[in-house]
Amino acid sequence: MLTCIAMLLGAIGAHGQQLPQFTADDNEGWIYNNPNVPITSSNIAGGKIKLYVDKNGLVLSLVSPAFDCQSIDSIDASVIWYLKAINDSSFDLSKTALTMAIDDDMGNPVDSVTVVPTTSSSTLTLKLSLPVPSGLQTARLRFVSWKANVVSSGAIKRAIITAVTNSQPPTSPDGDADGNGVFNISDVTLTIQYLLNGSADINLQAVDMDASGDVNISDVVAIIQKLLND
Ligand SMILES: [Ca+2]
Ligand SMILES: [Ca+2]
Repeated sequence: MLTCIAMLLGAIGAHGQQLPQFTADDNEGWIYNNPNVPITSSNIAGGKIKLYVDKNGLVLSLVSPAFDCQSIDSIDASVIWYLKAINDSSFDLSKTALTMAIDDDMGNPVDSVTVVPTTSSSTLTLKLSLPVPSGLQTARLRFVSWKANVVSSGAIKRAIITAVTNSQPPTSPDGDADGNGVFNISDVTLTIQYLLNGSADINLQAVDMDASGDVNISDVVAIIQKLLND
């Protein structure tokens, strides 16, 4: 029962989880990947934080504070991206991209998604989404703005980051052991067989009548009672 309550509280917590947000005014905990370049008012001038990959391959990317991602299934980000060089003759839209990466708390890359804009505009709002691998406890997000031309690049004005949890309700324990949509004596028989030799192929969630997380004799008693009462 305590486990059940703890799981329930965990699920509720996940829905309300706040992830790091980035704006020019509120960027606490965000850092550049290069520790020698601090995020100061000078490089977020005009409400934009400068990011670049220069012609020598030097990358200046933006890294979020670490956050707990255990109960998150995926992360959605809506990023307002400013492309400085849009009117430059050397600007090449096809060589322009924004990457959102998820790193573990040691800074090792885990996964990433890259979006190449299809419309030419100096200010673009891009939607990026990444799954969170199960088992990953703590994560950081990293944004990389790939070269808009050979010398300049983009800037991020704002990143709105949302945690997505698959809030599908668990199967209610309706006793339908074989999952055929009908509860009858076959489901009781199957459950007893499962308990006796573990061999029956049953929907365990459906017959865990007391939602204890396992199927035992009290569930069989409950399922028999359900059959008698239905
Ligand atoms: Ca059934
Ligand atoms: Ca049970």
